[in-house]
Amino acid sequence: MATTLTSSLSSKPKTKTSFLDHSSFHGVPISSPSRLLQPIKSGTQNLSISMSASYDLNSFKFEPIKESIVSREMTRRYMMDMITYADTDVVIVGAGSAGLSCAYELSKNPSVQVAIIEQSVSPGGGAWLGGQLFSSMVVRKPAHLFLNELEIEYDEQDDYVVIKHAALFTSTIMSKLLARPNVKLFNAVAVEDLIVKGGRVGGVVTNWALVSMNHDTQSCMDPNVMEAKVVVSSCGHDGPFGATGVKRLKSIGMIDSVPGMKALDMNAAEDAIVRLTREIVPGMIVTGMEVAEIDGSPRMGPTFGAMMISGQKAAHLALQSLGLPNALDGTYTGNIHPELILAAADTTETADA
Ligand code: 48N
Repeated sequence: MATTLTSSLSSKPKTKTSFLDHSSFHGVPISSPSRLLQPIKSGTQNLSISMSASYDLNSFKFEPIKESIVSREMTRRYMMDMITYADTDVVIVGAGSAGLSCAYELSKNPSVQVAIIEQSVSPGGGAWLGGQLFSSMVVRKPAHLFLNELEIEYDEQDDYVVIKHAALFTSTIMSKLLARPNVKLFNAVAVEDLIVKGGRVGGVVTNWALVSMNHDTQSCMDPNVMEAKVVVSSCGHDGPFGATGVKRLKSIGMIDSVPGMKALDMNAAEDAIVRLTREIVPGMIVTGMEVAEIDGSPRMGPTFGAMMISGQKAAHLALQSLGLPNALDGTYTGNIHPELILAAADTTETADA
């Protein structure tokens, strides 16, 4: 039987097939996607594109607009967002897979206001592709339960699933969390520094990312600020701003060292990242690959389940810090996976445990 390509939310493949049953490595060609197994019978199927909207493409005309209205609409909204989020509940620094998973989990509680600060114009970090710029994204079970919740289709194998394109995960989770009224993404904005008062991180110092990257070309392009009850740092380990959250904690003496991630070991790495996701200084939680940077745990390469579950765990640590129901102390009544509660319960702080 061809490998079930997609696993819908409720049904599970009747018989689990392992990749090796269809692998070309055993002389059997990898089964082509089942949807291509039934050749499209030309001429017998209605292949016309149905137009949902009621307009005529042959005589399309836009309503008139004054250019200044476009400017006022964008300016008014952005300024209102800056005013609204100048003092917020949670600031998430970095919109990679961990930061997005954290934001998605937090967005479920409408009373929590979340600002995501992303230095790139395009959020998503390393989650637009799998490994070596290949498309597919491998997610080890049981993190596929998170994909079920996001209603993302995947090719199911015994111990892992494969999303046909990493961008399907990133675009889906982003579309869902950005639609929520309590979340605001500030992309093309960099966190240049932290607000620290009385030994507690109380927010972030921001600037347009292009300004942050050009401080040496001008003097005194001073930043802006955003206060927060909790800061979640998900700055990853590479790129122009990699691991900037933990590196700043070290340079201001709030932590002693940033040893950097160790060599690759998928099985050790992903469990360690989830286990070690935690509040590392009062007011600041670290999630995703930044955890490997501060703990010296191994890297996992092109598997992404730990980023998702670490992000979810960071969200519940933030809820706990805000005194709200969360999955870590059993006060949460939403749909969280038991594995997360178990992983969170074990916060052994040694990377090699
Ligand atoms: O995707 P990343 O880099 O980070 P994570 O932790 O969300 O996911 C990491 C993951 O993609 C891997 O690296 C995989 C699993 N491979 C591991 C391995 O072994 O190699 O996202 C971090 C985001 C990026 O979009 C950055 O642009 C952004 O954070 N960022 C910042 N944005 C604003 N201000 C900053 N100071 C800043 N620093 C990073």
